[in-house]
Amino acid sequence: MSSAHQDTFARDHLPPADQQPEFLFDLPELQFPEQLNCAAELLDRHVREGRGGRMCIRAPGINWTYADLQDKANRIANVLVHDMGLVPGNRVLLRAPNNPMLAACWFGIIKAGGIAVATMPLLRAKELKAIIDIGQVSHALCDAALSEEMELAVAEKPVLKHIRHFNHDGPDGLEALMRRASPEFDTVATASDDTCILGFTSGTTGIPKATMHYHRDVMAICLCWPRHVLHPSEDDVFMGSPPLAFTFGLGGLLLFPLHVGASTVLLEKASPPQLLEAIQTFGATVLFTAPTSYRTLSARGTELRRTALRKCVSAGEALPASTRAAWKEATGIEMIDGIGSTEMLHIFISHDEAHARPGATGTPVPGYQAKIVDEQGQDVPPGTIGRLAVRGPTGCRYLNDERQRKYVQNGWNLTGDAYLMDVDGYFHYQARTDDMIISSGYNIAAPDVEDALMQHPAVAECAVIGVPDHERGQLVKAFVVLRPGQAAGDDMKKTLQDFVKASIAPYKYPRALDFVESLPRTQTGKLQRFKLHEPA
Ligand code: 3UK
Repeated sequence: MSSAHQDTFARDHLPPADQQPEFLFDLPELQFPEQLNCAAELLDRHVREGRGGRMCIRAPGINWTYADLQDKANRIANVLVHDMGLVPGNRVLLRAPNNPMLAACWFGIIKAGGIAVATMPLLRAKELKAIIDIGQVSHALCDAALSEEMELAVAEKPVLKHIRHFNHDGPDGLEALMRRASPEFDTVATASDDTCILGFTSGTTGIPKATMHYHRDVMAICLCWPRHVLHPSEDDVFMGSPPLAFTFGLGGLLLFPLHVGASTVLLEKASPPQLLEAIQTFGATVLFTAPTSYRTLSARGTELRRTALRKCVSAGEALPASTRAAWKEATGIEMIDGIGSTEMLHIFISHDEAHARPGATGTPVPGYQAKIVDEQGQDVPPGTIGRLAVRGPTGCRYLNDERQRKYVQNGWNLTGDAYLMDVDGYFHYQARTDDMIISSGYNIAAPDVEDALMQHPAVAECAVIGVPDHERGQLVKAFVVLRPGQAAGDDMKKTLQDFVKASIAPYKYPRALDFVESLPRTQTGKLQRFKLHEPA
């Protein structure tokens, strides 16, 4: 046993071996040693190899080199071990908006052999308590600006014994302890299969699930999608909106830039106008955000064309062909779409700029395999809609959760998405399996209708669901947010219905259509279609 974990909670709660997916390590770069700490690879290596003076993390008013980040992370690791009693394997909750101290804390935990449990900044005490329970979290590092809900949670959860606040100048704050701590720390020699992250699913419904990821999983995602699809260089400047608590953000805004020795800009607030300003100020070259954010930003093409931006990555939700086209038209940049999940840790189907196909997510990322299966788990021929199944170097391991049997079947990960593969091997997203609408015997994918509606210039955003209907089984219903200055009403409704009928198969048009002010979304930007089923 090469595990460095003295606290064996994670290992004790892994899904049984026969419920885990099959893992593939065919690529030569995916041969991992028995001892591996991802922080040694992503951070220490650069300093050791003489790149300590290179720019690493930036934020308004902050510029840290690789050596600066290592200094902070080492001090935090020492505080965790010597002042807070951390032993390898303990879970440490992180709570902060995207900022440099959050990144330093993440590396401090990983270096000390702890397990990072990053949480969404907007979570309230109730949700934090559920996470503390599920992960049996003993330690927490929290941004002072977000202490209120944290304190409420801690007061009711005695298992969480050790908490410190940062971005806070008091004598009891993390920074005060860091000043007294040594800047030297020997990164703990964890096993490549020691858990280092608990990733909570953004879950549109139900009780949250914790996914478990190893040190080798972190390295695997750095070695697959970025190297084979994104092709970043050490001179790139990464930026984006997803929180580091969302693995899309953790990879795109922290792990991937550091892996190649590039720099990253962490923004506490990253709405479209704030992103635009930061792209200009910091000279961002690689952008990670969600389709809706690209859609809004595409109105600022003139300004964007004058920036250094060169690569734009969309994930989290299906990228409508109309949004891809609008972005290309506005900025001249072909977007890179990719589907990932918290369970798989990061993106597993994607494409580079040269292989973009409107309406398709792409092909399996090297290192991964994907296929389409029917309800019984049998492979279906190209062109048939079915369930997406994937496997690769990363995969689903829920912490002590029966839902493991649902996500992993016959060694494959079932993401819950309906897809079809075309004859060229490109995967085309249809809907979440629950969002396929069956109306008068026709299968209708909600995103298909949404994309058609969004082609209309009056439409800012929209969402489509199936509502029960006694004649047709289900009826296609659209919720439309109009652009400023557009008038809602029966005329507009008729216009939009006719517009859809003229652009896709007429049976898909929304027979019901409501105008709304905004659409319900999760903190990761995903549309919550289930909320539209509830009476207003
Ligand atoms: C949906 C997409 C179509 C799909 C994520 C990149 O979104 C991420 O993780 P989550 O666990 O959700 C996973 C589900 O989201 N989805 C994500 N990307 C796409 N659907 N096209 C896409 N490009 O339903 C998937 O099953 O929140 C994304 C990297 C890391 C991630 N965790």
